[in-house]
Amino acid sequence: MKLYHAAASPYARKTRVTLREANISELVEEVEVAPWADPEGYRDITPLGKVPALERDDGHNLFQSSIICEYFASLNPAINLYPNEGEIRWKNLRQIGAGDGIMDASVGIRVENLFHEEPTQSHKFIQRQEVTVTKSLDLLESNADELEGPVSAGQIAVACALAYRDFRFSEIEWRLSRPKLSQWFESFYERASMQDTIPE
Ligand SMILES: N[C@@H](CCC(=O)N[C@@H](CS)C(=O)NCC(=O)O)C(=O)O
Repeated sequence: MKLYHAAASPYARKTRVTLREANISELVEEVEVAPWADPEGYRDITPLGKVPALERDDGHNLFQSSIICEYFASLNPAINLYPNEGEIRWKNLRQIGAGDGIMDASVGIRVENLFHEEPTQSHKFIQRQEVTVTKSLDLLESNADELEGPVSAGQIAVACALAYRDFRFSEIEWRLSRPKLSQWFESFYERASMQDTIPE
């Protein structure tokens, strides 16, 4: 199988961290692509033209990071990245929702900054995404104790979203008013899966 990724993409990083945490790296070749350059043939691998995309040996490729993460987890069920018991299941999925939501809002701002210059840049759109990020970070801080415990898909999504904030928006300090989330992140960031996927 081939996992197409870009080092800077938080969605792609989520799949690469999941690959390592599921301990199945030997099954997958990681291939770097630049999606915005529209590499020839890439739309045959994924109709979305985005990273990440997983090219499977049977031709039934997968796209959308959350689906690829779930697929990787399914290849090694002994590592329970998607806990299924009672409320823990929903806590995990809520963390994925918050992490993905922070990525969507942050990447949306980045795209707006890259593709639109003044005066066509939509300040209203950017402000709205910033509220999404702030509110999601506040929710994670309030529920920071739920991030403790064995490694999960929810933790991975949150960690990759926070790392993307640091990577692209380091001027916006998120830690000061969120000490518990910050402490949890410092510890999770030490994991080999995170260290191994730091963008240049
Ligand atoms: N919902 C998608 C989002 C993926 C995404 O937006 N990736 C960006 C890079 S961070 C991309 O490839 N953009 C190229 C494009 O939008 O055409 C996922 O979870 O995989």
